[in-house]
Amino acid sequence: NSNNNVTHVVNDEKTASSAEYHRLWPEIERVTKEQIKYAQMGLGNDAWHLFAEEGEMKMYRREEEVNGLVVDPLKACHVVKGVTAHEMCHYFFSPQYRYDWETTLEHMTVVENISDDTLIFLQLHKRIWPATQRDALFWSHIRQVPPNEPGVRDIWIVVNNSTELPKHPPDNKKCIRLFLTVCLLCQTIVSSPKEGASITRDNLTCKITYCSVVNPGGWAPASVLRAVYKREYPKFLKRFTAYVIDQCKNKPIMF
Ligand code: 16C
Repeated sequence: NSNNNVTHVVNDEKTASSAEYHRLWPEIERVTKEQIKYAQMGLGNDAWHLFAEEGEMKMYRREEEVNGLVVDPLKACHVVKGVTAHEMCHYFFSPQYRYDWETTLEHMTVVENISDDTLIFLQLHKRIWPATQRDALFWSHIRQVPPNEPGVRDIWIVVNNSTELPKHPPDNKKCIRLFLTVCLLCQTIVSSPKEGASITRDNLTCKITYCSVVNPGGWAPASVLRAVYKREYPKFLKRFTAYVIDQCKNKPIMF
């Protein structure tokens, strides 16, 4: 793709993202807006059930099945100190850190670089016994979102959504393609430093909302699947947030 990493200039103004010239752009725009709304409505009026809690971290799920396959939606909230929304989203989005925190991975490649803020990933995940191994092909998009409440300095989101590419069709024999829609939405809250002092990491709080729907794409035993995600989602959010805090601690703040 000759448009890779090109900053387009239209009417003498830099456009927000060069991804907007890509065939996937209408879908990326639509799904990202939907995910922002979905994450920001909190638990809404739906019947969410708390299944894991540790400190500030709370994880909720709804039991749902589609054609006999478990597709339980998950919503999680967390609050961490000392990092910004942009930092959280940067480490979640960028491929170079993925193996550091993602423990379900066997292999990951970026198969298309749409723009600085939009990539297509192909991931081979670890096998869950006794099910067939899974892979996932998805676009991933990072963006800043205008803050919508007082006290919130800024908001960033990463959205991951399954897609198709003729170059990378599902194998569906040794490996089944799963389908996912995931978002990580983060808000930065900055407390005022003492008079005359400048902002340090002690002034930062990051509020996190993580939403996920994974369709296993083919048969997998419901009880095994529910047992696996009950263990894996809390493990992921604890490990990932601890990783970002550790990566950022001696670096300048990235707003
Ligand atoms: O959002 C997360 N990670 C992102 C970057 O990798 C991205 C990927 C999401 C993939 C989610 C599905 C992965 C499940 C594959 C199998 C799990 C292997 C477990 C290994 C145990 C030895 O958005 C963080 C994702 C955190 C994943 C939690 C696990 C969720 C399991 C859901 C059930 C999957 C059905 C698999 C059918 C066999």
